[in-house]
Amino acid sequence: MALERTLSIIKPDAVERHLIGQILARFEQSGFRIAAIKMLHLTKPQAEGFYAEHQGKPFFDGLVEYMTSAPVVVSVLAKENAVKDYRTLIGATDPAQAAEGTIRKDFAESRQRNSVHGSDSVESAVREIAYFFVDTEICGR
Ligand code: RTP
Ligand code: MG
Repeated sequence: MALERTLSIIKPDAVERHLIGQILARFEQSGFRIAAIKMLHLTKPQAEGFYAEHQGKPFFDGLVEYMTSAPVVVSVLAKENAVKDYRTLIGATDPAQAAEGTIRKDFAESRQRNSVHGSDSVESAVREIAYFFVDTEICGR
């Protein structure tokens, strides 16, 4: 399996409930190395650009409003098979559908306020990492 990077966001609902530390600990306990990390309060254009693939969907405006409602913690996580393994760690989009022991099962409030984001493919990860970080901000291999 190849060493990969994926893009994680700890979303506003989790930041507001002081869950940053617990969620970062889950990442590290699950074998991910934090290669880059920053906290920021997304602007409307930043959130719209990040979720451009969902433009026009019924949940898009609410998603942008939510993602700009409080700060987020964006990180680059490195591990073998990181993209798929991270999606397994966070669980299904809707916490009601998420498997036991996943981050969304344990922390998410709703299908929208679901605590974390993860890249859905290696191609998305490359694009999403470049959306938030320049190469010199990413540490290690
Ligand atoms: P993400 O991109 O944030 O990792 O989540 P995902 O792949 O599991 O889900 P996606 O379909 O890409 O949706 C992006 C985010 O939009 C919000 N959402 N709300 N109200 C709704 O029906 C609905 N559907 C999606 C969620 O915050 C979801 O993570
Ligand atoms: Mg997605």
